[in-house]
Amino acid sequence: MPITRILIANRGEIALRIHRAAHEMGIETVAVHSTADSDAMHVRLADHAICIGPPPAKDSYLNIAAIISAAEISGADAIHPGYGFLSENAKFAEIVEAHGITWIGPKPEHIRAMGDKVEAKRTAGALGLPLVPGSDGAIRDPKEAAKIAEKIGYPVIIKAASGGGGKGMKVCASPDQLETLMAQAGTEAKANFGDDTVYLEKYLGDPRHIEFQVFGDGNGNAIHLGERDCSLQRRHQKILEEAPSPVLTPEERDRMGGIVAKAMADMGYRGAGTIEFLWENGEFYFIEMNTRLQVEHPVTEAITGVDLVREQIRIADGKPLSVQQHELEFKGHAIECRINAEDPWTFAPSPGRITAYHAAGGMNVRVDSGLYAGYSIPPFYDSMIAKLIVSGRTREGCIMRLKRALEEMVIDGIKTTIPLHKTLLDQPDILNGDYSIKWLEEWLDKRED
Ligand code: MV4
Repeated sequence: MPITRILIANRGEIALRIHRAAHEMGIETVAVHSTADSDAMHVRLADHAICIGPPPAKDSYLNIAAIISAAEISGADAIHPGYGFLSENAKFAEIVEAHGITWIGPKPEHIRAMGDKVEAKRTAGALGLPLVPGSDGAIRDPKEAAKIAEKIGYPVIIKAASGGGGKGMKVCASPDQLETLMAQAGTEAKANFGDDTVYLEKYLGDPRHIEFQVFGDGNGNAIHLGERDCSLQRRHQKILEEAPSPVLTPEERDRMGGIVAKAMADMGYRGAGTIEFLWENGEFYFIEMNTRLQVEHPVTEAITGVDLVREQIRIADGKPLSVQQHELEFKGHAIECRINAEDPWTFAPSPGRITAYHAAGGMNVRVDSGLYAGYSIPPFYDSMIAKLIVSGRTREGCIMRLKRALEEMVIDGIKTTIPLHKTLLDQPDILNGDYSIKWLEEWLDKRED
């Protein structure tokens, strides 16, 4: 039976994004929300709204029983998890499906496999993706680790198998530190994820973060939608993303895109996914796969014209991919600025009441946000309050338009990262596309003194 009513198990701009795609497909929406989000835009726009708990996410947006109950009570026949929260929780996906509700996401076994970084690497290697040289799976024994490190050469990096956001990562420059750092990584991993499994990789000193967007139909057909360059990060939080990457040629894109699409087809992947690579000196090295829609998906939409949320819903509904690889064209350039409710230089959170709001407009300007004048940003959740996505035929034109759009944005009453974005777009390295994953933190450090 086709999907007629989607429960959106998320909040903020992504809940609104999902609502919009659903309504454009003639599908009703059910918003679930905490008591802190009763006035949120997506709650106002949804066809039905159900309060599922108090402000802390663990009692509301992560409360599986409350969300399943809300789906049953509202008659939702599908659940879209957005990003974050329960989006990569294999158990939740299984529970949703066990209740006869359509899960708008990848097969639970694929979510589970990619959630374990060791398993993800093994799977990626078996599918022919290029890996960072390192241990073949988990390492227990420091002697074994020393042998591998000797072979691949120092520096090496020790990572947690259940890691994420850089937690439990240790860079090791020489053999005498290896045992200590391994123990530390294990302890940190245990404390953060309840699992002390670690693995070892060659440490790449100055890479870029380039990720490929993929889609599978779950029946052995898959496409790639090009890459995004997400190298501008601070403490593992992306600040600005662009597509295409300033460093890839169309030939390299087609080659690597072909490899990832074939890998997804071979594994029978279903829905949206992102294959993350580190890129250094012209070489790609797989690091992780995300089995969800990502924050930065609009830059891909801007250069391909494909509505990724619509595509997710279609696939969950058993329909084929709406485009074939040969029909896809990568057109022009797109950049997304993440606008956070934070001090632009200290990054201290700045929740509070929006006294005036005006979204930028004009040609090829998109603002994804649930903000409105009078809205109060609650202090309990992620600080990202808006995404400004701009596109153009050339990267240069796109940057000029982005500067213009940033000038138009008005978000009064709180501090935002808009001034940071304006300053970034005046930096020669950014204008030249000459930046790695280290650039932003080094630049911020330099500005301080
Ligand atoms: C690395 C690396 C260098 N060499 N692996 C950070 C979190 C996790 N997603 C993987 N991460 C890294 N893995 C090797 N072998 C450097 C990082 C890294 C990073 C990666 C992508 C984007 C920003 C980053 C910031 C610091 C470190």
